[in-house]
Amino acid sequence: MKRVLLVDDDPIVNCAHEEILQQAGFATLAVTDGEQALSALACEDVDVIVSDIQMPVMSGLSFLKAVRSVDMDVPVVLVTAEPELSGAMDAVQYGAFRYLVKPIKGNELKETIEQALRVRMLSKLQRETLSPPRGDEPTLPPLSELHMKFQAALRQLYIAYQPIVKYADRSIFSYEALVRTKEESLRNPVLLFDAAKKLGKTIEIGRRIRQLVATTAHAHPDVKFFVNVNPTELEDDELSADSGHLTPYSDRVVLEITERNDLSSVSALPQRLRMLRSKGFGIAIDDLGAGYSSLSSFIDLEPDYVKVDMSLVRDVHVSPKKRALISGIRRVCVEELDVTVICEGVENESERQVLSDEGIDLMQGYLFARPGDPFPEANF
Ligand code: G
Ligand code: MN
Repeated sequence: MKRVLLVDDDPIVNCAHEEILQQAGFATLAVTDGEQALSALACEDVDVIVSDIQMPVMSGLSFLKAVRSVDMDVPVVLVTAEPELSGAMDAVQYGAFRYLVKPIKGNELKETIEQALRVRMLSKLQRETLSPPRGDEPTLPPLSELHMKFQAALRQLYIAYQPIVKYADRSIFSYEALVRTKEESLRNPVLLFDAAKKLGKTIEIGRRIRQLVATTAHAHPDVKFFVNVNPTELEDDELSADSGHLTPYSDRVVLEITERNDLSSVSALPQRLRMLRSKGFGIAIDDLGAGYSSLSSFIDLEPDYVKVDMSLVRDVHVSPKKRALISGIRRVCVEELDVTVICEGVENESERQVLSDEGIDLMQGYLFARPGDPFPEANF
């Protein structure tokens, strides 16, 4: 039986939630403050935590941080009586699975917990399936040359486009814009962005990329684009400004935000995404399942798409665990959250076949086309 830990300073609320959950077949454990909850966690197995945000002894957010320092996976559902409270907005940044507004309907609580359990199972499967990142990244040019090399890279910046295909009807759904430079020492985009960060030029390079994509979007009014944005670039108001490079094309631009980096450093992330959405942009979570990133934090970002990282796609035809993981991601995303799934990095027909069998139709990868400039055709 799955165990839910309930944390609320109001015993009446705890009682009501216990009743709902026990009827739904869960075991429950109720405490009235964060400190008691932490002691309980130290000696009991708990599958999901439901915690109030406003509590006198220890706030829900401090409690959530403390939980995360001992357990990266256990899903925490935060509950608030005040939906506008900015703390609630920050909940997702500390890795809350979801936050719910009081009073919570019985079904809502039950379904949220069932969903949290499924995502928890996926996170566990992910940990067991993927080997840890290797850390053999290429290195930056020496600092003395970095500025010059970076300026050269900026001058020689261009965009390569890779099709995202809709396999069922053998059509091109969209193109992902991938930044490239002809400057040899910074050809690797990861290095290029590391250099930008070191030199304080992240905002500048982001704008330059969007300017290049905007020129192409202007020339090709029928094409949809997926554009990568670094989490730090989300803090650039140019992105959503009416005068922003991509704003005129927002209804056919999806912004990809990578799950690979730590999204908790971006201030007011949910509000920023909401703003971008209100301007017409689509939102995609990129690299889902890469490395050890958490599978549960993306849900409150309410993306339109998730892009499953190629580390899960690679050899999916011979790895039952990867297949189960992709299948689970698809179920949660498509059936429960109305989020469209795209699989990246499809390299061969065997991988493609398994993904099709799993009901995934949007794919991207060398099997169909390498990134190119101008738009490459796709091979089917
Ligand atoms: O992080 P993001 O998904 O935006 O990065 C995509 C990167 O993966 C690009 O640099 C692109 O060139 C590369 N890529 C695209 N398709 C494939 C593929 O099928 N296999 C491999 N190994 N890399 C790919
Ligand atoms: Mn991407």
